Amino acid sequence: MEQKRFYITTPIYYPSDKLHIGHTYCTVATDAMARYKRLQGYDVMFLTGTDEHGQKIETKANEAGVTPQQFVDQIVEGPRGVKDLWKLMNISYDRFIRTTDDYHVAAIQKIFKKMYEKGDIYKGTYKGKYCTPCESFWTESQLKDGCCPDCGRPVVDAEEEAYFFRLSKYADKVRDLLVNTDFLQPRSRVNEMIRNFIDPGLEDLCVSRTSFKWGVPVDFDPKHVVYVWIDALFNYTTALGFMNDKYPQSDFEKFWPADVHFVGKEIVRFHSIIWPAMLMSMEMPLPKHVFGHGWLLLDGGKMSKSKGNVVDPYILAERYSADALRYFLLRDFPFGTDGNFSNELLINRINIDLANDLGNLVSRTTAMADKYFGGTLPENQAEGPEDGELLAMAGELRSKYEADMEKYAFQNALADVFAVISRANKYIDETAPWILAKDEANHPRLARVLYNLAETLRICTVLLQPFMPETCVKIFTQLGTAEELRTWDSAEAFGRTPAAAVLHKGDNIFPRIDAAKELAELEALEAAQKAAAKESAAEEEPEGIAMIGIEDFAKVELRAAKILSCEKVKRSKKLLKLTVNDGKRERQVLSGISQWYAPEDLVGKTIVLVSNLKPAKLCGEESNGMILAADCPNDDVKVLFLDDSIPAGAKIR
Ligand code: ME8
Repeated sequence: MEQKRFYITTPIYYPSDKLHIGHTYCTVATDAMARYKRLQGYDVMFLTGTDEHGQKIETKANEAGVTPQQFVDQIVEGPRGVKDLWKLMNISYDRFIRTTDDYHVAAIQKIFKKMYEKGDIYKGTYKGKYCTPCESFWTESQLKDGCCPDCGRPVVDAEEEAYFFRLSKYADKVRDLLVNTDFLQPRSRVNEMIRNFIDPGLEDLCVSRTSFKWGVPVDFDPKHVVYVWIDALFNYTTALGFMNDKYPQSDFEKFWPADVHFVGKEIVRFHSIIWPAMLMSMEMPLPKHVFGHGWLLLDGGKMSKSKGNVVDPYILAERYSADALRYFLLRDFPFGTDGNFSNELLINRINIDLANDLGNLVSRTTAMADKYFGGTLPENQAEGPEDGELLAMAGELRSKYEADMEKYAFQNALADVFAVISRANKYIDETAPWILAKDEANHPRLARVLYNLAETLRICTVLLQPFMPETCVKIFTQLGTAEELRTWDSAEAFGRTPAAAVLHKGDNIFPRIDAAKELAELEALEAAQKAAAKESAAEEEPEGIAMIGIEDFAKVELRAAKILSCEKVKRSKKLLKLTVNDGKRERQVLSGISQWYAPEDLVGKTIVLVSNLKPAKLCGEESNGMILAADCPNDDVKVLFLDDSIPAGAKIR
């Protein structure tokens, strides 16, 4: 019979910064699934990688004074970079794709052209909101309080020539896919997609840009670069040799369509609407499933580099082991929903489940075998009334676990295994081996008790391999488990280990952690990291500022102006609407300072006005100019007030 196949992917992550615990979470889940399928005998393809193009990376590289390629190389291949992190976390990926790889770039150009020739990509005009300092286009819905979501500054209406993908053409087919199949999981995400995107009507999608360079050039119109999602999504196929020679075409035939894409909930839209539509356009089979997992939150909010509140997986894995971190991530947080990360939860989980329940069971079992029988159990063994429940639980564990794993319910699969481990610990108390040991006549019973413990542990360890691969090897060594008894098949039923088992007492597999001391140390470490990050950001700043000539400065017209009236903008939390006298006339100016000033603080004051700024519309109100303010420490903002003796209209230079 031909071997069954399984193809699973993580998102390809942006190497715009070091990856954090959220990226690690998704990758560990994918790894556990890949290892589970390999354990079951599947021929598995596990793909991960990095999504290396785009404006953000171009900007960051500029700020760092290196080329975008150098910038991403450092984050992906450099010390403590993406690949190092996956090595530390024992991620067993089969392929790692970088979207800057030549074979991928060439394939994306062919794919783009094919959709263009089919008429599914066409040239049009992209209209959007443009943030000049960030050089970024935004849609109305992406704006925050009418301003750039990245920097908070005002945006202006702008247009550029762009290519569009006819997403609207596939709306009905995509709706059918979402509603009438189990393509997108968990099911709750389907309702979100239909309500938020399909019902309001799918608009064609902008798929090229001319405002930045760091991307795959459209080969038949090279002033355009392919804008992110075609480049990013097709990685799942180019990494199998689709439209390129890097890998044999047979890989594509063998593994496509993917069994499942694991993705975070914020990119479910791209994977469940845009991705199937693009594949339909290319007349390719669709992936079998997309699973949108939840976020790890910190203090109830999403981790983000810009907030400086990310958790460094390196620190945690190096301190407590990759296995402990892997176990914690998949045991504590249900995969489909959000969960709150904390160091305290991590340490408690390690102490309770790993040190107490699992660690103690291993050390008690092997220590007793050593003490009472010199490590080798006698074949003469006697059953007892306490055995029934433990054997039944261990015997049916694999099928329960399998049902959970097939639903990607890692938390439940682990809970099943640990329920059996707890039961085994209770079995020790019930059978009291130390009392049995006192009377030679009870030795056959004692041998059986230890055998049952060892065999229960073996079955649990087989099933823990996808989660804690290194620890499982250590446990198997202590239990003396032969290779053929570490397999999926061998966990199907109780009693596969020969009666005369040979156990070896070893080191504690998970030493207990002093929680109070560790929490204090972790806090100090994280504070030091944050401070270092702040310092290096401050040091880098001057490099990021481009020098200008006096002629550039002369283009900016600064004038003194008097504030005549001021009120809040109704639809905005940030904006104030000011009427100012610029010396010649009255004009309306909007300013995002409502958090720091009440309207009455401003009336009558003399301020600096950028008077030749193009008019812009913010939250439905026109703004003709900008007033100057200073960013001060502790997120404070102070408007530059001038001496009132300076007349309105005076030129500032
Ligand atoms: O979106 N909790 O890349 P990205 C849980 N390049 N998971 C998290 C997380 C958190 N706090 N933060 C990140 C991109 N993730 C695109 C993807 S795919 C063709 C292109 C995980 O670097 C989660 O899986 O922003 C999320 O979807 C992914 O990292 C986003 O990584």
